[in-house]
Amino acid sequence: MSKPFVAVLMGSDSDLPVLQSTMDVLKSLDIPFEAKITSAHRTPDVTHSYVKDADSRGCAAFICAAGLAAHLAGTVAGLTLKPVIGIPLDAGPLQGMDALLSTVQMPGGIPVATVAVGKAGAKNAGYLAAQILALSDPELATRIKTDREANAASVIEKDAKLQA
Ligand code: RP5
Repeated sequence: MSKPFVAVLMGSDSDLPVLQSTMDVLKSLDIPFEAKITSAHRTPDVTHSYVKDADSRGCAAFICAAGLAAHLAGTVAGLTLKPVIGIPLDAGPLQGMDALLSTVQMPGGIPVATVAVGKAGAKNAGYLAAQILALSDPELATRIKTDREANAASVIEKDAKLQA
């Protein structure tokens, strides 16, 4: 069986700049991932076949980002039993509130772990996927711990500069 990987899906190439934060986190933690542009609305058949195929190839978690009527994460969640993390994006006049509600308000039995709108959410989606994979990968768990410690050290260092 191939190594578990994370699938990073986005509804449009216009989502790519925000999703870069997700991919940076996955890269920094040495987690294999695939990135794909596919839309619940514009390419429903491609979305369906990709999810089924990725599932069968060892995808351990799906990260799905979309803006406006953001149905990508919910659609994917309906097609797999793997964890699905949804990132709502600010892509229109409602500044992501539309995408937030579309992503988070799933019917019972089909969960989407929804993170914050935009860049912080994109980053956290990477960390959340990492933490899911780390449940069965102690070396990855150690890398996440080291990353947390570095994060804390950076805050302490910034405060020390402020106090100097
Ligand atoms: C969504 O519509 C995409 O995820 C994107 O956030 C938004 C706008 O897409 P484009 O019109 O920029 O392709 O499906």
